Amino acid sequence: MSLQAALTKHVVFAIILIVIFFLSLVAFFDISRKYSGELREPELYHSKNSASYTEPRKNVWADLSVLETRQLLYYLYNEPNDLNITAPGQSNPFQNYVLSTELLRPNKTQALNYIDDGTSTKPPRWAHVVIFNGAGTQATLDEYMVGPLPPTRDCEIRPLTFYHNSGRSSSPNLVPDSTSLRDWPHAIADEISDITQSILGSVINAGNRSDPDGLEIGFRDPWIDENGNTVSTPAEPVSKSLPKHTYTLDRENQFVSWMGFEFYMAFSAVTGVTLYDIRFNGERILYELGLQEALSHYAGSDPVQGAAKYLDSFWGMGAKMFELVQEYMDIQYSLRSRMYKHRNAICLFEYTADYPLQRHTTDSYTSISKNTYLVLRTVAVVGNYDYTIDYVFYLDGSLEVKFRASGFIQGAYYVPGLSEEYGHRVHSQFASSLHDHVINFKADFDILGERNSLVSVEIEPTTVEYPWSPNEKRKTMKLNRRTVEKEVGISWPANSASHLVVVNNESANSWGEKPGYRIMPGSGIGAPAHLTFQGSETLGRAAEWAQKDLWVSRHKDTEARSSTPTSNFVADDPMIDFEKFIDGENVVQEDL
Ligand SMILES: *[C@@H]1O[C@H](CO)[C@@H](O)[C@H](O)[C@H]1NC(C)=O
Ligand SMILES: *[C@@H]1O[C@H](CO)[C@@H](O)[C@H](O)[C@H]1NC(C)=O
Ligand SMILES: *[C@@H]1O[C@H](CO)[C@@H](O)[C@H](O)[C@H]1NC(C)=O
Ligand SMILES: *[C@@H]1O[C@H](CO)[C@@H](O)[C@H](O)[C@H]1NC(C)=O
Ligand SMILES: [Cu+2]
Repeated sequence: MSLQAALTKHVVFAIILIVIFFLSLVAFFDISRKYSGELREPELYHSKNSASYTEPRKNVWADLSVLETRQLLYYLYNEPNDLNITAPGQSNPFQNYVLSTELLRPNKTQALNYIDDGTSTKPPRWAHVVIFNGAGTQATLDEYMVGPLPPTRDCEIRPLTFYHNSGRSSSPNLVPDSTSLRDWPHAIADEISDITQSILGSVINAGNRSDPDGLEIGFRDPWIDENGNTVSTPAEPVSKSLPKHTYTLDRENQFVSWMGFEFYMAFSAVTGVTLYDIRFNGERILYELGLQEALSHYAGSDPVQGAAKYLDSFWGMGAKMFELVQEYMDIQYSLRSRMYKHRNAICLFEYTADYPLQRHTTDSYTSISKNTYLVLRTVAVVGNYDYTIDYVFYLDGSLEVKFRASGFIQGAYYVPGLSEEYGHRVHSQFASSLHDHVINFKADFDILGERNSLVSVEIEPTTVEYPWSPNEKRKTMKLNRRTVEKEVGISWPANSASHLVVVNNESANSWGEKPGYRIMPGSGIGAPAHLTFQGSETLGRAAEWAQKDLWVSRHKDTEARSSTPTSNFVADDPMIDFEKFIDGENVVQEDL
């Protein structure tokens, strides 16, 4: 394994860290031809154009508009309710206020009734409201579903429990007061000023940052000199020879159509962009594809590195999305009763790979298909990391999710003999810290309908006596198709000796083959990792999904998401315990 491959799994190597994860969903539309190794006709890829684009229905997953948010906040602050909230601007950490509001996405059945059946009405709009509860003796974050919107006499405020399998709607808030959290270490610093003076020749002077010899105390993010800051490299301009804007973007509906692909986008301040109703050549292949959670879990010989874990949805993977170089769409969200807008945070562009989609040369002709693909890119800057998330659409119908992390190192004091076990020495007193990044995406497949099965097409070595070789057994390999029967976690098969394919078992074509999509780990620097820790005391049960590479489970409205930011402070007993999703249910011809 190359050093680069080892990087993805364990090792932070230098000051700038780049980790690339790939999860690719590769089209598998004709299994028999795939195995026979035939190439497809290149014309297939050129016959589509953006003119064959279906008029979209309304985007029922679009986040609350500015108007909807205003109406909702007006309702929360002015109509009588039990929330005991203080008006924005007047609140302090010992009162209650509206922390965040966003769309509570409609349940799948309701959404499908609308998008698949032209006659039904739009699903009602509901909001997910988080109340910062500081008035009680224990500070909590309380979650509610509020709707239908816009608020009328029928509008209700209900505790949000339906997708929390803990059954709770409230979680403790361990950091309710950021001012105290800042003052507290300074108070400790004051008490130990004689010690720092004696050892380091200076003191941590919280009140006076102009003292040139003063020590700084801070949390884990690195200090960056504001004048020597790094500038991101602009993306290469798309080649002039490319047809321009072959994709169609319906801004109002956040709907994209490109070369046979169609999808809707939905934004959340917690998880960023999720794609809905992804179709290829008119057929839905995925109902939903989106980030659920990003975990990084550290190891080291000191108490900070040895216990650090970050569940990044808590920091808001969406709210930390900032401007990209090739600008495109803005995002907006509501926090503490204010609307925030980040310009150009979603970028959509076509790009041409430096390799063809296919090529073949014979005596009489050469055929080459240009490999142009569509990228939907966002970047979330969470603490010391910049996470770049790409959804990539290829002309052959495959779809890839790429997750790249770069940023600044979280490291430890270099301790000779100890640091080597957890990383590399990168400076006189500084060593990198071993850690895993595990990222969870949800993909709700609907291959030719909602009833789907996951088939493991296993490639096995075997010995066969053929009629053309009597009395002599020959070594060969064969396919063995096995349907996954129960909800289960799966690790990427060794040597790629098994292909995991989502099919509808009732959709055989005239050859008896079932079209489907293969799920594979992608072609980046090594296969994406799952968590190396087992039974981490810091992480508790907050990210059980990180134990395996891939999970297959039945779709349920009550299991809408695998993680929630409010689990961060109750890791041992999280609001959502993913392991409870995997409870032995049948997954043959079910909505997966
Ligand atoms: C409502 O909040 C205020 C602080 O804003 C607090 O003093 C009061 O006790 C709270 N009332 C109830 C019923 O919790
Ligand atoms: C979605 O379904 C759940 C579970 O059946 C239900 O509790 C919830 O109210 C539904 N959500 C909406 C917005 O209707
Ligand atoms: C802050 O530190 C500077 C430099 O040591 C000193 O001149 C100044 O008096 C200090 N200010 C306060 C308020 O202590
Ligand atoms: C799929 O369908 C075939 C017949 O087409 C049947 O033999 C097989 O048992 C089915 N498998 C599952 C998992 O339903
Ligand atoms: Cu890292």
